[in-house]
Amino acid sequence: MTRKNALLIVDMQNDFCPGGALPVADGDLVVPALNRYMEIFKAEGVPIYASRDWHPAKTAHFKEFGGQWPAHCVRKTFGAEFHPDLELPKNAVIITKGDDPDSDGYSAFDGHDDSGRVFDERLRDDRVTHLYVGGLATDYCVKETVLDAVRKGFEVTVLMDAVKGVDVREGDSERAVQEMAESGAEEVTLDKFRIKA
Ligand code: VGL
Ligand code: ZN
Repeated sequence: MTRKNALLIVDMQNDFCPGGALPVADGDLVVPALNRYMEIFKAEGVPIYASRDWHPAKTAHFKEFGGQWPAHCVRKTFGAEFHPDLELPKNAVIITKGDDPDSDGYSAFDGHDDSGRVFDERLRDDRVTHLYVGGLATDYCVKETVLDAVRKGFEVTVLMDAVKGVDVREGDSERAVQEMAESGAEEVTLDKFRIKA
């Protein structure tokens, strides 16, 4: 089987950055690394996907309605927009998730493209076999996405210098990284980065 690479940027949205509704400490600091990765991938013609948390105002995901989180990434609000410095190419494929009011939708694999095709199906239609994953948050959406991707048979590489976690409990991000590694995901950083042929 020939490998086809793709980049997935998870939930790089204003509400997950300092000043947002559910901020990841220094979450915005991964934007330059993500931009650099995108440059490398664009030069190689590798497709880029960007997931977005896209909640209705009323969802079981929010504390007010029985969930765990303060309201965040409510669809069509500023907080749900991608970070303004994120240099997404025009042909990036947006994967919307969390729009079902009855589920958390942590994983990008719970999401769908603009035409409603679920992410897994979209990747298979695009012949993708290997996903490079960066973004927010290491211990929630990145982790769930990576574990799902491995389960579904994709090769996965986590971009370690382009992810950051929430750490509701101390050490959550570290444990998430360990879990992803144990599942079979590889890890890489920019200084050692080379796209697999
Ligand atoms: C996320 C908590 C709640 C994430 C989304 O993108 O990691 N975390 N909703
Ligand atoms: Zn959410």
